[in-house]
Amino acid sequence: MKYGITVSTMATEKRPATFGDGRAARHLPGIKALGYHGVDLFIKPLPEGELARLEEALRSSGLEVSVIFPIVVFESGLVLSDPDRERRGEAVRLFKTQIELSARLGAKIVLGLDRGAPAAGESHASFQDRFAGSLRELAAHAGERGVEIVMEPIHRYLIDSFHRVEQCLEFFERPGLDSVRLLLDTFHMNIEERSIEEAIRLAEGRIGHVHAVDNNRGAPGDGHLDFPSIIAALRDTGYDGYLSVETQPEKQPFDTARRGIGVLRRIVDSLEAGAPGR
Ligand code: LER
Ligand code: MN
Repeated sequence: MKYGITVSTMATEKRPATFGDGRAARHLPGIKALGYHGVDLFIKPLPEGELARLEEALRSSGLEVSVIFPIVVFESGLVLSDPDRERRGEAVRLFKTQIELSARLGAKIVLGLDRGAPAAGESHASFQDRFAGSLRELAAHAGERGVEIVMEPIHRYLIDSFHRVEQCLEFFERPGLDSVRLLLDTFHMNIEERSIEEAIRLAEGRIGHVHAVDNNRGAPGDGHLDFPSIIAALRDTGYDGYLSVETQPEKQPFDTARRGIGVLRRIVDSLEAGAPGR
């Protein structure tokens, strides 16, 4: 497994960036020193000079960008399922620019709130028809550039679409969506899934990224989720990608980062050694 943590390139209080003060580059060496392999990056379009400086900071830290969150789409008031054809097209166009950015940074790209949800009184089926049209176009665009789209089931209090793994897998059966994978976030799964481990098993072969977050949106170990059991289930599926810590912005982010990787590593190491990670 690899370890990641969320970092924002702009100051934020409401997005789940553990490092939320916007000074991403300055934190990278310390994150690397804790043993992390990569950062999940909240990023907006940046002027070329700033982007080049960020790339240089990443290169010299030795950290990968595991995923980017293309927040410009949702923050522009656009969603990929907008009933208005022009606005939907604009959302797709903007998302494609962020696929280019993902390709440049060697990262996967997260599909979250920017999918949208059914309009008032609309059925999920017709919402999904529109969304599938957009996503098919994005999946082709991403595929040509070697970028993977990872779609995140998100809990019901944030969005009225795709809360559970099963719903995503059923949707992915539509034509042109076979390259889209899942971003499993244990915080959302704890609210929505009957069993986190069963949902992980259901997702076998389709897991592209994991947010390892406790039930209170703290680092693993800060709440009461059973991470030894969750990580054992992930390993059983053959998943060996990122476990990324994604908390609310923290006042002492390095303390959170140290606790998070400490807990994850202890579990992974003991599973690898064949012992239960408690
Ligand atoms: C949203 O709640 C979330 O978990 C993040 O990964 C952003 O999509
Ligand atoms: Mn998440």
